[in-house]
Amino acid sequence: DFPPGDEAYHTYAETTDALKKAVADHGDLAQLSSAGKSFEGRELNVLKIASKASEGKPEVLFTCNQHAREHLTTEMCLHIVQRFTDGYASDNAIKDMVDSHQIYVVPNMNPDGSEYDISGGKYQGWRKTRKPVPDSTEIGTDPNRNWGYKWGCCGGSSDDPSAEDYHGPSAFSEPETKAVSDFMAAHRFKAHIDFHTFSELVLWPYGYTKDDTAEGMSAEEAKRFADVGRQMADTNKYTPEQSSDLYVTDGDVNDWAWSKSKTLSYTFEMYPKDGGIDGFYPPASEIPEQTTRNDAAVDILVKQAG
Ligand code: 0X9
Ligand code: ZN
Repeated sequence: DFPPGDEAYHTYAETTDALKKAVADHGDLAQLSSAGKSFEGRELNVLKIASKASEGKPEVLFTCNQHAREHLTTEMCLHIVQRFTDGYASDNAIKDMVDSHQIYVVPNMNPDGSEYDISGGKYQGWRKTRKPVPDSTEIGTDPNRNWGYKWGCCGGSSDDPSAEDYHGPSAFSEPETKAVSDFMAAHRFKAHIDFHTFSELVLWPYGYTKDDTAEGMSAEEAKRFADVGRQMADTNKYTPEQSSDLYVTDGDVNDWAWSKSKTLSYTFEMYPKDGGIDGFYPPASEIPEQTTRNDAAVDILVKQAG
């Protein structure tokens, strides 16, 4: 469980309960399914928000908690669920967005890791998955180096199982990235945000190269990523940049989502702006402000889906 004082953060079980409650309260808008199971057998919950009018409309995706210790992101996904379901009846702007899109939310991409991170009632500083690495005594792969586009290509990940950015024995070696990527491939997501912490950044692909344009990314497409990224960053006061300007990564989710499906796919690095390991563990009192802070950016992203 979360340490004393941080009980407002949702454990995996509490997150699942919150999703079930959204369905119970808004059966006409919210639908719970699973993209598959984690290594330890937890369901990778998917909450779909759509009205009767949404049928056939553009699909949008929000994913959270790819990295175990980035618990504020799970709260971000729950906040999105709450806002688009509870807000539907009373807020016309919300109703319009839901009626003209199909919104999907995955609050826990790495539930084994996040449960391990809070095991023993104290924070473990865990980032990766929890699957033992074959032929090694190490546990866990960095899921955000395990996606199947340019996997391990460019020095943006490690082949050392003990490294925090270990890319796994092969692309999609982790059941979590495999399941979520299969789920994504079965849809046509026009736009996507993968929430992380921390540094207050809006990041766009490619991550594997510092070049602005590359195979599958024209100058026009790169400009759209930058334009929309800057628009969103204007609202939450994050810093916008191409992800490789921060540092090069290969095998991250955005590169895969863009190259596979031309999904307008961003990474948000949430609060705080700087810190050490404590930056991953802001007090629960920050949750309302730091999730609401992204409302306008989320709306821009949804509207970009068309
Ligand atoms: O390294 C990551 O996976 C992300 N940062 S985090 O501190 N949450 O681990 C950033 C990934 C964005 N992509 C690139 N920087 N290329
Ligand atoms: Zn992260």
